[in-house]
This record gives sequence, structure tokens and C-alpha cells, in this order.
Amino acid sequence: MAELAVDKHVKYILAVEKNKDSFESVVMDHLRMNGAYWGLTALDLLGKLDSVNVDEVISWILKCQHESGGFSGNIGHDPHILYTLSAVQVLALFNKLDVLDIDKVATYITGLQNEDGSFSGDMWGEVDTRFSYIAICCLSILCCLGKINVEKAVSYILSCKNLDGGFGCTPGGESHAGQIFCCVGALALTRSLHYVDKDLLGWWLCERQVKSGGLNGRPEKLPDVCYSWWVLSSLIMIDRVHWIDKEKLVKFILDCQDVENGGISDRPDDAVDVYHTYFGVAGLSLLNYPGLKAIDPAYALPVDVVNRIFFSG
Ligand code: GRG
Ligand code: ZN
Repeated sequence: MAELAVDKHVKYILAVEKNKDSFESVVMDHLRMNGAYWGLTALDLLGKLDSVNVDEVISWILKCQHESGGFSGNIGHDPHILYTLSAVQVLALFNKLDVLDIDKVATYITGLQNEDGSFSGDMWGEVDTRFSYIAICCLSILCCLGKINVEKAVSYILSCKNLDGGFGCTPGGESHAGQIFCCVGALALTRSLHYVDKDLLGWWLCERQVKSGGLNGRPEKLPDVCYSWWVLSSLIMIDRVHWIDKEKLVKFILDCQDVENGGISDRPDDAVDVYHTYFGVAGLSLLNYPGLKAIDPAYALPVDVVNRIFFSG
């Protein structure tokens, strides 16, 4: 079986980060903050976070912060909860959470909670269980979970649970592996996993593995490397990861590598991108692939980073 091309992937990620004119960088301009989180977390899992200039990254992140406390995807864009979590996660990776005015960031997030417990993504109001997860994850990293109504947040998430055991983006929305990660993650972080029927959900999730070993995000869909994260992290959180064939999934992810130029794609022979490179590496980390740092399935950060947040100082 092919091996993980660690050095090639490190080179690829660093090149995307530096080459601001590349096709991928241009396409991702407005969500550069997410890209920074994907690329830098992958580098950390690969043991190479020390190859980036920390001060440069931190000063750029701070330029993306707004008066409201929220962060945007790049300088001069509008703030959104999506980019706020990525900014906080990157600062956590570098052990630089102390540059933040924590109350200010927490106030931005708290202000996005609605009366029914749900969260909007920004001032325009779109509601989605993704934003519930992001709010809970971000506040938990900042040790400020007490600032929102956790009980209502949990009850909104539970109102998005379906008869098949999965979760959707709003009540009645179709179960999708990405939303399941968000809901299970949010429930894990609020110690509310007892509300989940683990056998029922575990069954739906392990059914996502297809012949090639890859995972899809919904019935009848194609497999995609990023579901190695969304599905696998959920299975781990509900303690049912032994229900899938781990070896076949490792092989599927490794088959999606560009072994010459680095990077991982969604499916074998497709074009690589930083997003799938991150989720491929993170998936392999969840599968205990040798030589990678362990990643926490709920925080989506390396385990040593999570431990440093909660068990130091
Ligand atoms: C910190 C890891 C982390 C996440 C932050 C943004 C977010 C929280 C979660 C996103 C969850 C989500 C909805 C992921 C799914 C993304 C995806 C591949 C969507 C594609 O859906 P379709 O229907 O594709 O276009 P399929 O695979 O169903 O054909
Ligand atoms: Zn994908």
C-alpha cells in the first residue's frame, strides 16, 4: 500500500500559503481564514508547524477582527461566525489565545444566539446547526460557555434530529454527515451525548462506507475524503468507530494523494486542494496512522493543543 507522502504534503501546503496568486488562493480569497485553519492544522498534525512565520500569521489574523469582536475571512471582508472559529483555532494552535480580548469575541458569539436557542452565522441571520457547533466550540475554547443559554442551544440541536438517528441543518432538514458532525460535536462539548441513540446513529454512519473503502455524506452519494473527517469523528464521539473497516478507509485516503506534487483530493485522480489535504490528514490521524499527531474529534484541534488550553496555567 502507498504511504503518506508527508514531505510532499508539507511542501504543498506551504506553497499554497505563500503563493497568494495561485488559482487556489484566488478562489479562496474570501475564506482565507478557513484556509489558514485547514493548512496550519494539517501542518501541525504532520509535525511541521514550526515552518511558518508565527508573527506574520497572528498580525494578519488581528487585522481581520472587527469592532463587533467577530473575524472575517480576509482583511476588509464582513465578519462571520465561521471565520471567528477558524481565527480562534489558529491562535490556539500557536498558543497565542492571549492576544485576544476574550470578552469581546465571546460577546460577538453570544449576540448571535436566537430566542429558540439556535445560532445565526452573522448579522444577516441565516440559521444552521453548523453555527450552533461553531458557537459552542469557540466559547468552549475561550472557557466562556456559561455566557450562552446552553440548555436552549442543546434543545434546538435536538429539534434537528431525524428518525434515522441523524441530524440536519434546521428542524426537518435531511440528515447529512457534515451536520451530524456539528450536532454530535456540540452535544459532546456540552456533555449531552446521552440524548443520542448511539446504535441507530452509528448504523447510519457506518453505512456511509462504500466498496472502495471511502465514505460518503448521504445515501447514494459518491465517497469523498472530507467525510473521513465528518463521519469518522462522529463515530468516535459516539464510540462506534469499530463498525467501519479502518484499513480500507486508510487505503482510500492514501489513494487520493498526489504523490508527486503533494496534496490530497476528494477522490482518486481528482485535483488536490488544501481542504481535502487537511481532512485526509485529519482522517488518518483519527485512524491512528503512524507518525501523525492525534486530533481531538470534537474540537478539531490536535489533542496536545486541547490539553494545553484546559490543563495548563
Ligand atoms: C472545525 C472541522 C470544523 C468545522 C467547522 C463549517 C463547519 C464547522 C462544519 C461544516 C459541516 C458540513 C455541512 C460539512 C459538509 C461539507 C460538504 C462536503 C458539503 C457537500 O454537500 P453536497 O450535498 O455533497 O454538495 P455530497 O457529498 O452530498 O454530494
Ligand atoms: Zn469533500
